[in-house]
Amino acid sequence: LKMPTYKLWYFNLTGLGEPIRLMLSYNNIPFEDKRIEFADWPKYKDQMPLGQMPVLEIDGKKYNQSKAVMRCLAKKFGLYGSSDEEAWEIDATADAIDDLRIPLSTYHWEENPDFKAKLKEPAFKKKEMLMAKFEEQVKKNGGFFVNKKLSWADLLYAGYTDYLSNVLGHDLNKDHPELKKLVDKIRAHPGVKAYLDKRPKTSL
Ligand SMILES: N[C@@H](CCC(=O)N[C@@H](CS)C(=O)NCC(=O)O)C(=O)O
Repeated sequence: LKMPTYKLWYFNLTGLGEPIRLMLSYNNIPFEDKRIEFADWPKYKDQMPLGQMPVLEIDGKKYNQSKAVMRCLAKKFGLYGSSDEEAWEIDATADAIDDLRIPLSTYHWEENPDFKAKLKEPAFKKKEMLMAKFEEQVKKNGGFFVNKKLSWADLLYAGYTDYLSNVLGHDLNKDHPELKKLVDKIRAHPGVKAYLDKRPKTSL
């Protein structure tokens, strides 16, 4: 039986690609970590299903939309809960994690100073609220987001932690010990650690 070949296309940053890189690494799946420089992006854009990345290529077929890719891999690797109820809880958590990321990311990238000023307060208010909820949720669930075991929501959060910490200029989880412990646990996994040790240093 031949192992499928995996190739992940993304920019040379953590962002939306990192959860997929962690997912593959956690499951000890070798993959080509294809990082496109912004200057070269126009050459590749047309080759991507919606003109965007990340795109995971499995045996030459391109799969886009980062969370759809996470779900697809989570099903293969048993990280999507063991009932419809659990899968819903994992999905709801992943959506809440995006509710944290999107306003902070939009604020970070906004170039118009007036718009940027308006985006700041709601993004940080949302962050305070959600971080407190997440901390409680992980505490209640024995060190994971859902049902005392690892799911793709934990890997999503760990992946976004790198990006959001860079956006914030400090560790996202510095005041949230349960979340910090969860991310540290994922980073210490041998497959993940091997990936992190060889990952290029990037500013985002
Ligand atoms: N919903 C998509 C969003 C993908 C996305 O926004 N990709 C950005 C980078 S994070 C991109 O490819 N930008 C370049 C472009 O649109 O030309 C996902 O989750 O995969």
